[in-house]
Amino acid sequence: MLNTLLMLKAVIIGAPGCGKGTISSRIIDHFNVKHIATGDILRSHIAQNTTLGLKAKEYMNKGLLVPDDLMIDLVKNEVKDLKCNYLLDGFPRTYDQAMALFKNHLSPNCVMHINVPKEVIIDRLSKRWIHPASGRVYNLDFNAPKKPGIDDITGEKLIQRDDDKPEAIKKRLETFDQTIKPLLDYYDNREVLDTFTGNTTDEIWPRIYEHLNIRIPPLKRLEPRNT
Ligand code: G5P
Ligand code: MG
Repeated sequence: MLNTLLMLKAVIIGAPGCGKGTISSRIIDHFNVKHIATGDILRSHIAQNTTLGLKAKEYMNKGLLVPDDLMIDLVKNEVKDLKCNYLLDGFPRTYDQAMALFKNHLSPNCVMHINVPKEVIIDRLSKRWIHPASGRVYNLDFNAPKKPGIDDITGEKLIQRDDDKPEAIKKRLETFDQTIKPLLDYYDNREVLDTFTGNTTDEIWPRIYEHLNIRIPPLKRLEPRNT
């Protein structure tokens, strides 16, 4: 039986469109965990035309990874002083990023790898709409907004991401395939990796809930039909 963790330092990892953002929203709804999504942070820098945003945009729109040094500085600043449970979504993405966490005594104690078939992912991304200010994610088939093109909570407009164009999706998936193996091997050797395979978030989510439920106290119980 696993001991309850004093502090959860979790990572959610997986191909573009596998559902990291969607599952993260359910996690923060059910557990007291701070969600730090590097893609959302970068998109907010782009929207505000910061120096980092201008640099990151060149890479992101082409489906390429933003250079490690920029990402490592960004994440170190976000997590180094945190005293609460947190969930990194989209970091680390390379072995060097994982090493940077290690060197800064920030290695995760729970790595959740979401594994969804590629053909399922490509279909999803073309139908994704997001609310940029909150990072809320919708999909025309799976979780459509109540009013088309409008965020359910704020009533603000939804947008499509620039990197959800077919060429960028292809490149992002290729980049993922080229970088993921050493990262998974590394966390597997450290015995913190668990892989969750499935075609849908609804199928994967109860397993993630149970995985976290034995590590930290939940805010609410899992409702089987309405999560
Ligand atoms: P991001 O923002 O981290 P990606 O490419 O890793 O982007 P993405 O696209 O955000 O990942 P996701 O979060 O895994 O995907 O998936 P999601 O948004 O929850 O779900 C995708 C769609 O499927 C949504 O429309 C959702 O509603 C729908 N969906 C979910 N579940 C289901 C289901 O069961 N059924 C159906 N039908 N639909 C479903 O990073 C973006 C870029 O930032 C840079 C890189 O350039 C990267 O490409 N970046 C970094 N660069 C270097 N290092 C880092 N650490 C970086 N982090 C970000
Ligand atoms: Mg995401």
